[in-house]
Amino acid sequence: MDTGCSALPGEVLGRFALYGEFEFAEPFGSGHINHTYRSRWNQAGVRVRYIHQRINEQVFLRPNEVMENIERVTMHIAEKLEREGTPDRSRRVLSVVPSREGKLWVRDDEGGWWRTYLFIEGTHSLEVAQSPAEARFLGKSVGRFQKQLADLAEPRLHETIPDFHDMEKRYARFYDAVSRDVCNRVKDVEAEIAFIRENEERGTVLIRALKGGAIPERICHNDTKMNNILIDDEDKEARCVVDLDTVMPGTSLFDLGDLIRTVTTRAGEDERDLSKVVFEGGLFEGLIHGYLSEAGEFLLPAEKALIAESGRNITQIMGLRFLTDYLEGDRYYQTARPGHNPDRCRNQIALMKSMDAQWQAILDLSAGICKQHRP
Ligand code: ADP
Ligand code: GN1
Ligand code: MG
Repeated sequence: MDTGCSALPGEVLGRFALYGEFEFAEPFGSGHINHTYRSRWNQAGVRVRYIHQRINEQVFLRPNEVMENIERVTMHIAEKLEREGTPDRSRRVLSVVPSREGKLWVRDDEGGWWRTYLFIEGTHSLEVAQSPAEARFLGKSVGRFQKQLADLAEPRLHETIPDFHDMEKRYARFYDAVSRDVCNRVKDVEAEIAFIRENEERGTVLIRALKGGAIPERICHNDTKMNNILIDDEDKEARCVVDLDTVMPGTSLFDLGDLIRTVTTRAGEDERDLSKVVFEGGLFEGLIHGYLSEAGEFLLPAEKALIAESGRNITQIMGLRFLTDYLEGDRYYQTARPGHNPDRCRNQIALMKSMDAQWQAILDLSAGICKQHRP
């Protein structure tokens, strides 16, 4: 089969349990990690679409464990939705399409790992939030996702990327990248390096709280940036949380923090006009209300007390990671232009500064919202 898409081998598609006539395939989405395609098929007169992804093996060293986690998590949520009699279930949770041999993946001739999902129709993802109402839906969907997984049975999920949000280890790698300076790029980003250094102590607040037992370990998504949440085209509610590669143990605050990072400013993550990178209290308020409408019933006071800090913390870890990747030679994130990673880093630093400028107001807002969502 010729897919018309050079990087998506027809031989791979032919080995998934897909039926009907293949029509076409195209690259899809704006994720930074996997290679994503969408295909369309004619199944006896009905047009059906699928998502196909080549898993990034530089990032996920054990793709079989990623898929085992995803299978457990999606089955758990799907069974729960079925028990509750929720309608439209296959638009509310990802559905893995197995291979013709019943496996969760297909290996291509070069050993690459591929998976297929049902394409969730009638949805879109956002790069920036437009209104507090949108922010509320986004927050609610992640709170619900965490709640759905709170009773996932043993064994513990695989850690698909060990120490993913461990700021102490991220700092160690950053200092190593600075001292080795393999691409001779330190000179381009001295101000950013200085800012990241100055903020080290505060940056470790979440991970120390988790490691020290002040906040509990929970199953979380770990990558809840806004474009990993699908919004219904009709009613604009968040329908489905996708990109489940990093669902593993962590703290609920990693997810809330990543939402705060991406939802509370109308500037995209790589906006170069830093005057637009402004934290907005109204978006924060909508987001936290939505999140706590689901998560309020299980979050402990110690977790609630760190809500504001979580947003700053995850913004910081992203600034640190973009900067480290630049110093290491842009090897981790997909980039679209030279200097893309430092632009992203400067953007995250600008967002932290905007948060700092409104810090007391953010603390007051989150304390006030928590009072309204007592379990
Ligand atoms: P990456 O890990 O590279 O970010 P994602 O799994 O997030 O890859 O997929 C990229 C984008 O494709 C997502 O941001 C989302 O907008 C879209 N997407 C992913 N899976 C589906 C799906 N099953 N149905 C519809 N859109 C999807
Ligand atoms: C990556 O996969 P994607 O594009 O949704 C990254 C996240 C970062 C995000 C920054 C596995 O997310 O940790 O927050 O980019 N995912 C991984 O945009 O590293
Ligand atoms: Mg993604």
